[in-house]
Parts: sequence; C-alpha cells; structure tokens
Amino acid sequence: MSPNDPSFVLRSTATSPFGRKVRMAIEVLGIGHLVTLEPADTLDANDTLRQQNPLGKMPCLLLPDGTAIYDSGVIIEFLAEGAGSDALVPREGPERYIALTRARLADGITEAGLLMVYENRFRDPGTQSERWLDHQRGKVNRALAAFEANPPDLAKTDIVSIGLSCALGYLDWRRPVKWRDNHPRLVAWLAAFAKNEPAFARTAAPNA
Ligand SMILES: N[C@@H](CCC(=O)N[C@@H](CS)C(=O)NCC(=O)O)C(=O)O
Repeated sequence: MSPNDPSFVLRSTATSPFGRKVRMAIEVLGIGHLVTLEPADTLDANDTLRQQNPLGKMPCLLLPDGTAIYDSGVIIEFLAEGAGSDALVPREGPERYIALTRARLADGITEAGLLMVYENRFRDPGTQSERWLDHQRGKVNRALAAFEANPPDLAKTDIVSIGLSCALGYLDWRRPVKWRDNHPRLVAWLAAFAKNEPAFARTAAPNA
C-alpha cells in the first residue's frame, strides 16, 4: 500500500477481542494512517453493520467502494497482502496452514469465552445452562492446554501470537474462565509478548 492508497473503515468497538486482533495487526503493519475506526453496535438493528456483514458481527472492514471484508482473520490477510508483508501469515507451504490452524485454535478460545459471556448476558437471571457453559469451558481449557504445551514463538508477532494474546486478554478482562493459576508457561508467554510487542498494550480495551 502506498501513501496514495485510499483509506479503509474498520467497524469495531475498542473492546471487541476480534476487533483487537485487527487493530493489533494494523499497528504491526504500520498502516494506522489508512484505517479509521468506526464503532458498531451489534445489538442495534438499525446499525449499518448488519447490511455490511449480514451476520451482524464485528470486525468488518469497508473498502473505499463499500465492499465489506470479514472476518478478523480474512481482514488481517487482506491488509497484510496489501502492505506487501508476509510477516503475519506465511505466504505458502505447510507453515502457512499450521499457522492458520493455530490461529483458529486461539480464536476458538475467544469464541467459546464470548459464548459464555453471552450466555450470562442474553439469558434471564437463573436460566443460564451450566451444561452449555461447561461445554464451552472444556473448549477453552483444552485449547489453553495445547498452547501451554507449545506456546507461540516469542521472536515474532504473527497471526498466532496476535490471536492468542487477544484471547488471553479477553479471558483476563471478562473472566469467563480462570486461566492464570494453572497455565504458568502461558502467563510467562503473555508477559513476555506484552513486553516485546507494544501494540498489545496500545490496543487494550479501555478500563481493562
Ligand atoms: N469469527 C469472527 C467472530 C467475530 C465476533 O464474534 N465478534 C463479536 C464481537 S467480539 C460480535 O460481533 N458479536 C455479536 C454477535 O455475535 O451478534 C471474527 O473472527 O471476526
């Protein structure tokens, strides 16, 4: 992307963990000047988000001609390709698919955590399903165990470390699952990652 390139609109709140992935990628790619953040309200039927992404989910990137690109992983690949960078996602070969798979595993932690938060937010008090919450908690715990056994490479910021740091940041913020006591390697990994990568602190949810 050259300085003459058009600018993009990112529909996302500053608190969305999936939006945070994209905001981190934008910082790491150094293309913040090309992207304007426009908050979205996923609960508002009149918000244009539902026309831009029929799923009504954020983040959603709008190109200058109105074309919408989602979800977070697709947006990151789109922006990285435009910036001519293969630092975030390997361009080809098994490394590419291993990275994408691990990134999806990290996203799965966020997804399951989000569903647990929504279970409490959307259901009337006392009607939450413990069985459903346990089902989601199992996903989070198994994925955390996999990363505890094999944390991402601290030498680089890529789609895996971005996804995992946002997932752990979300667990710390909304606390659907307690993870710090029983994942010492991940605790150390997140602290080191946060030290190495300033975009992590800069994209934290306000008041997190
Ligand atoms: N797979 C999607 C997930 C996006 C997602 O679930 N976003 C949440 C906010 S963090 C959302 O829009 N939730 C509203 C809804 O599900 O209606 C991605 O990676 O972008």
